[in-house]
Amino acid sequence: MKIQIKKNYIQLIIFFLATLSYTAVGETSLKTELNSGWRFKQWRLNNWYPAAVPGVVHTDLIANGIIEDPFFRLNERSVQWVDKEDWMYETSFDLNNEMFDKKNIRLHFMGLDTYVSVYLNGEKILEGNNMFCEWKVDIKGKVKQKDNKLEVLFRSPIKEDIPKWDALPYHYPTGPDQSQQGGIFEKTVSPFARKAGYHYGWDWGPRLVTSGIWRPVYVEAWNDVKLEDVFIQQKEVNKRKASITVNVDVLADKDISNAQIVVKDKKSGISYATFTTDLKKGANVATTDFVINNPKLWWTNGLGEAHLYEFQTDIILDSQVVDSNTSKTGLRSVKVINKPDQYGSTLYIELNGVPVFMKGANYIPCDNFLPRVTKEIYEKTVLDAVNTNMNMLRVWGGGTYENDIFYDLCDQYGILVWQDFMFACSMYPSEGEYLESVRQEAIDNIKRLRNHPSIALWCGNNEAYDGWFGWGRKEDYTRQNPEYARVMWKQYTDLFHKLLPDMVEQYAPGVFYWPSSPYGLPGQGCDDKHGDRHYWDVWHGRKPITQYNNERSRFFSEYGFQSFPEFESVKIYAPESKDWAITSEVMMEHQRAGSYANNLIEEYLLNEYRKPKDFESFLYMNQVLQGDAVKIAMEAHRRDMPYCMGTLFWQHNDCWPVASWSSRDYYGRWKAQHYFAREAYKDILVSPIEKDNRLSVYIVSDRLTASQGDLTVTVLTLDGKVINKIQKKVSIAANTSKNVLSMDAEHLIKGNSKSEVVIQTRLVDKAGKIYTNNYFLLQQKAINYPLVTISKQIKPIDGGYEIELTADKFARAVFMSLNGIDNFFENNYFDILPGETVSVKVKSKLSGSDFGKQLKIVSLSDAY
Ligand code: BMA
Repeated sequence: MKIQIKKNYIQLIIFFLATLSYTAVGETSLKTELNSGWRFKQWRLNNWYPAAVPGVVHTDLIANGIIEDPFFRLNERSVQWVDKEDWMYETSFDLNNEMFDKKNIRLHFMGLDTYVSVYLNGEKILEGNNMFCEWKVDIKGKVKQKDNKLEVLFRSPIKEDIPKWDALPYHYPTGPDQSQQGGIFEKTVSPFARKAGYHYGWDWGPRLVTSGIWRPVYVEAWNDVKLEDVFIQQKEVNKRKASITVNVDVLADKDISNAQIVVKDKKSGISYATFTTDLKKGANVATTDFVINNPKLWWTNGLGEAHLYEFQTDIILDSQVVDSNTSKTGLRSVKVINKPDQYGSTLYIELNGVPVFMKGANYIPCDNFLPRVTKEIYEKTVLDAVNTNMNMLRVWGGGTYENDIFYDLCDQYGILVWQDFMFACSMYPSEGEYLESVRQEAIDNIKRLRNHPSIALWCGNNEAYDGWFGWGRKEDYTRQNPEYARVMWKQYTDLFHKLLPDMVEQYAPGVFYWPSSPYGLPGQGCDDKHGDRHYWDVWHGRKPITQYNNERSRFFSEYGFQSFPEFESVKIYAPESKDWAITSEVMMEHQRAGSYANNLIEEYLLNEYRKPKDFESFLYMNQVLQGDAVKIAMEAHRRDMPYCMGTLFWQHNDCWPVASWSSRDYYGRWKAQHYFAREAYKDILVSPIEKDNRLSVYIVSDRLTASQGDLTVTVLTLDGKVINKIQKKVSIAANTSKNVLSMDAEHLIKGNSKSEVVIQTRLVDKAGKIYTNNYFLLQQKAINYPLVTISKQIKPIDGGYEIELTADKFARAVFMSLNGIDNFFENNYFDILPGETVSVKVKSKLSGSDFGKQLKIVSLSDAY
């Protein structure tokens, strides 16, 4: 039972400079991680092997040489037995005197994947059934000072859930659950487990159903009181003041009067609030309010500093600090505006009172084996968003609520997070025990993440709503039996329209909840006038890529186009030349959307481009195709501002090496699309577009102040003759999109053939910042790209080389590569105008002569 301690119990002191009347050397609670001495075995066998905790069974099997890397060639197929087995993990541990003597000792499991029984010294202490929950178990009285045996037994999630599947007269529709690959035929059991959906396979992911202690395990010990959680609730924030309520969760062993709580700035020690409170035995919530005047606001990438405050909360008994908590957060107001307007209903982000266009991508887990995602990988993944001028990532519902570090990085760099709850593309058996388990999962994760300024909203699920109303599932199940449809829809509403919004309201009051992505109006499929939209008619719907120019939405939360990784990446998982065809067994295994997707790539490539001359050229041209396609979409969405207020392409990353919609491959290599996104997402976009023989130039600005610039539109032949040049002073309106120039296209190219010209738009702002964009009046296959000679000069610089490139004729999508992937090209897949010099820095450890020998440079006309 939690006791709300009202304000009248507290003495509130605002901006009180702490005189530190207490000593800072108290009996703070103790914490130690159980990460050593672990071993594991197949439950029914007797061979024990060393194990890593945190970890999962697959990575332990790899480390012990029992299975081979499932990401290599066809190996994934031969590890499908792993998820049909039960696995036992165990370790032993001692406690030091100090810990052992504490009045309270508990085990804290940050994450157990998934069906698990935990035994301490032979006694069962926990039954777990949800990978996304934390588990805290009191072990005082059970734990010994020496030689404690901790055993963690994972039951096969497949064996556990098949009986549930068998028992039902109907079967839940799922996402791409690859049960066939797993050898369990049509038994798509994924909806039954509270476990990352993509483990069961996805249309970009292998089927690798893990088990294991996937997050850290701690022993925690304390006397009398423990600070369980501090919630820095931002009631109202603007540039004049931040009104904050701090909710402090305190566990107490007994009734304690006059516990003192101090909330202060960690660095300066300046106190925001000091109050005393009476604690009752058990769980307490102590609450106080304070105001920070003229706060330094937190802004997203591109709009200002993502300033963070560090709040320290101390609990003091008898003048001694007995426990302490530090919470970093940014002060900002984030509102999601979903209001009817003349067109339908909006969906946009208002940050600190300003509508902000969201530029970003959808994020999936960085690996199938989550514990092996290092801090460095998280950092690179988030920085690759930051450096591409993104301000939002959507944590998609088929993966996991990410580790703290992911959100810390988003906080630090000004990336807002659209946070899905972990449900994607299925209907779920959400009643009874299942629903209760989700309740706990929601509480644990909302509480864990609620101090992060990056969290902009919580969203119920990915595509389950659209699946029901938009993909015909409602009709399907009604046809099977109206009762099935009734049950499924009731379970759906109980979960996504009752439980989850209630949990958000209770544990993160005021934070916006969106029932599903996409979602528009209640009771019907999604459209282009209300809410968000997943637009897949280009790609899944086979429409031409220029169709992106005609589609509208208030917020595009998904759209995308597939490509293979670059050749150097492919060679890591498919090193043998016999694999080098997109239809080879190995390449197909690493194409989880099947031959349908390969056919689509080929179809689009042949419709839009010319036939690549070999495998390597195919991979390169596929990346250019993907980059061009998504560039068209990103620009169209930004031009449609403010009707449209967000564009998140599918998808930012991969969880293994694969052909997918990602803009960066599993190894973190930028595909052409990622480089193109950096251009399309700049603070100012100059975007030409031809319609009905009129070429219009739009300037889209995310800047919050208006200014001016010089726009030049140059028409060149591909061998470099300037045919026409138009110059104009233009106003750059603040935070919107504007058509600044419109002209007859035929007239503009002065009778030259459209196949022979490129139009370059170039904007120079007052500070001299340059924004360019090249445009063609025909499809790429109709452009007569000449063979180009590209000359290079290489000079060593710190950490690598700088290459200066010039071309005798127009060079489209110039791609440079070296052997292997241990290098980074600061720019790639760019165009070179005849006579222009482009310089590119490359991070590389190669010697000068190796670098010179290995450097390969191609442009589009070399590829067919
Ligand atoms: C989207 C996603 C994923 C999927 C992608 C590509 O709608 O939500 O389910 O991977 O499409 O098909």
